[in-house]
Amino acid sequence: MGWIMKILVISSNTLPASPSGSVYVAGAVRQAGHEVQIYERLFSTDLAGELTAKLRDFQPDIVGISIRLVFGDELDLEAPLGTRHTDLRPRVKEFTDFIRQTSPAHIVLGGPGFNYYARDWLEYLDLDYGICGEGEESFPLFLKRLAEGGDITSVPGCVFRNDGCFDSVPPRPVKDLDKQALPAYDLLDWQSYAGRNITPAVLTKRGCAFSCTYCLYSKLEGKRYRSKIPFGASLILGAPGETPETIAETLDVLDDYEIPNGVWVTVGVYLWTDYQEIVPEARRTGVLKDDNELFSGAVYLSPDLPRSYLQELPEALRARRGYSVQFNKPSEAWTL
Ligand code: B12
Repeated sequence: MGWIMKILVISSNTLPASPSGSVYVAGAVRQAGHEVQIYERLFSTDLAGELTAKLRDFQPDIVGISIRLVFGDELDLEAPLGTRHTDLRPRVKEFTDFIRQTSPAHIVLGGPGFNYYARDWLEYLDLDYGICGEGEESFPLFLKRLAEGGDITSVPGCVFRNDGCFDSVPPRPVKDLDKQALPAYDLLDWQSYAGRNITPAVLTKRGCAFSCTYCLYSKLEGKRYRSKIPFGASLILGAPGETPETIAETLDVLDDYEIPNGVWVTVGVYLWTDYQEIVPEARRTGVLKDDNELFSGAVYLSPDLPRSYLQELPEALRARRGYSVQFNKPSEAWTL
């Protein structure tokens, strides 16, 4: 096995969805210099025949199996409530058994449906190696170690069997998503997907700050947002209820993130029309004295922001890195 390997990534999902995990890891191993192909299980009509041909023609060194789901619900209008619960495990076993019998390739498991049950999967499929968590760095590292005769059992996220015992290494999330390869969607024939109403999916962020009780994403992906696309933040300060304390809280949240395209702050909320719910509030508090002001540019600013605080605010904001500040035309009611 040379340094440049042949990698066959199999998208094992048999329910319709974009094979995102497969194309992301395929892009990563291709960027690392390997030759890569993807086999999409979703469209197979003759699994044994298709796999035999693929393994014979491509002769992969490694087969990476992307497991998206363990079970799912298939549309079946004959079934109660119109869906049928489907155990997808035997479908994965069907082809891992087949590959083992017909190819000397190493099999590596991964994917969102692998993560929670890594050991169960290894046991169920009678396999020895898988990688939990994000695969963009771990999978190429595994290949490098394998080629160099290095230690594949210390690759971040790996789960393995050794002398009948299981062991694992904690996954390491990708830090710099900008350095990662684009998903290798070009390796797939999108006409077949379009025919089943499947569109290619691109992940615009990883991580989630929320703690919903039914969801585990923040635990899988971390609570900090990591985004692929550079972004900026735009703030409007001074809406009803705004105080120096709420502004400090907002700035604290922003301080927690690196915001590549900077922060644009507007102080004061322009009043244009009754479609804005703030307009009646502005009338009630006397900020908007005459509706003709709407036409000439009236601005609302929370009465809970002291004048002395407002006088220093633009300077204080401009002193922050990447901040630009626009102070909207003050109305006469609070001329500074
Ligand atoms: C987006 C999403 C959807 C979208 C899909 C939209 C689309 N256009 O693709 C929608 C809303 C349609 C959906 C539906 C369902 N989903 Co969903 N979905 C997800 C979600 C949030 C992200 C999956 C994704 O695309 N990630 C982006 C790619 C890049 O990441 P990835 O696939 O994880 O791949 C990375 C790693 O896993 C790894 N990797 C992947 N493959 C491989 C292979 C190898 C060899 C290696 C080394 C590494 C590796 O590297 C990749 C890059 O970092 C996951 C949860 C999660 N945060 O992972 C659930 C998840 C996959 N869904 C889940 C479920 C259950 C479902 C449904 C069955 C729900 C339902 N009852 O209808 C349906 C089934 C849909 C289907 N037909 O497959 C479960 C599966 C769990 C399980 N035990 O089976 C998950 C894990 C959520 C959960 N509950 O925890 N889903």
